[in-house]
Amino acid sequence: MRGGLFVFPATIMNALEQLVESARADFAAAGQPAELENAKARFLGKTGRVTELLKGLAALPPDAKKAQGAEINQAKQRIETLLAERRDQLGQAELERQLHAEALDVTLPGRRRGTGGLHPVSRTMERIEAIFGSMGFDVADGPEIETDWYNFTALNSPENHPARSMQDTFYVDMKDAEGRWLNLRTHTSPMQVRYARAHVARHAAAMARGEPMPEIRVIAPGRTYRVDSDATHSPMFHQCEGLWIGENVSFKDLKAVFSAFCRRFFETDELQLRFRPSFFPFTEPSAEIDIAFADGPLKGSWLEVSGAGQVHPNVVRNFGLDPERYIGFAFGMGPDRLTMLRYGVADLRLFFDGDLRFLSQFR
Ligand code: 2NL
Repeated sequence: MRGGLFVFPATIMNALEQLVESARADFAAAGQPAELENAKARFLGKTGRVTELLKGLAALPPDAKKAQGAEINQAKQRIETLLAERRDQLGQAELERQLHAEALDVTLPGRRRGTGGLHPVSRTMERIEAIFGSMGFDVADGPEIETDWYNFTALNSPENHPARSMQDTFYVDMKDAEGRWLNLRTHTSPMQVRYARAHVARHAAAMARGEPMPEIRVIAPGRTYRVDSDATHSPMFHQCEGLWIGENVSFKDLKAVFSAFCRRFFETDELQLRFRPSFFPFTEPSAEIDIAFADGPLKGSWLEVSGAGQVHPNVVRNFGLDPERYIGFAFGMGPDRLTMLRYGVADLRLFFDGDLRFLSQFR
């Protein structure tokens, strides 16, 4: 062409140059792939400007057709190259955008799975169960809604005892088979009565053959309820009772078992135990058990940790046993109070508010 026989008119060269430049500008202006495809159609489509130029060749004489055709095709190729470059650019930009949108900041601190923990009172319960478990005590668990017989009558509580009043006990709006209101258990003793009676029933056949009953050794930990609420009383509180019945179980066994428990629970041998005379309907004689530490912040003062006593003959009879043959002791303690003592917590209500700032300290 250039340098060929046919000399191309400068105006046409200029027009092709402008066409390529106008394609470059249109492609650059297209910010989206769809816009770019529209721009492509304006130049290279069926009725696009390049296509129209090529169609126009038909009217030219052969030499001019050849020369102009080559020039137009060259321009067309340049436009196609510009199109491909712009496509690449837009594709790259789209990739960058996606990578940015899905970016992970690997330097951010991780989101840890929060670790839970046992409630301090649950920790105390588990310690109590483990210690008594190691001394051969079974752990019994049962209903928190009780019948009048299991909660009061079986435990030798007189009909007119204040504990039976609406002021002291939560009643449930439902009656048992005897027509007596059900109540929320005021202690876990009813569970021990249930356990003892089941134990007696299980060994009834052997006992009828004259074999001695295997000893009853059980603790009953759990939730209990009384109408009472202040800094040292909660309407729901915990109790753990213990019961040991056999043919020759005495107060000295109670003293041995309970002092072994206290030494292990409070993790010290420097501990004194004191039994103070007391009264409970279900034991006779009865005592309060106090302890005193020889060291630490509570050093020297007597702290009441449990009530206890020799199981009353009427209660032994309600187990289904002959009180002339079977005898033993029972005790009842408050795990909430033991937890306060062990961790130095001053207000019982902190245990039941569910405030994680308090509870997470025990994790
Ligand atoms: C207290 C007093 C006590 C018992 C609970 C008991 C259970 C049965 C038979 C006889 Cl099945 N007694 N339990 C005995 C004496 C005291 O608890 O003030 N606890 C916090």
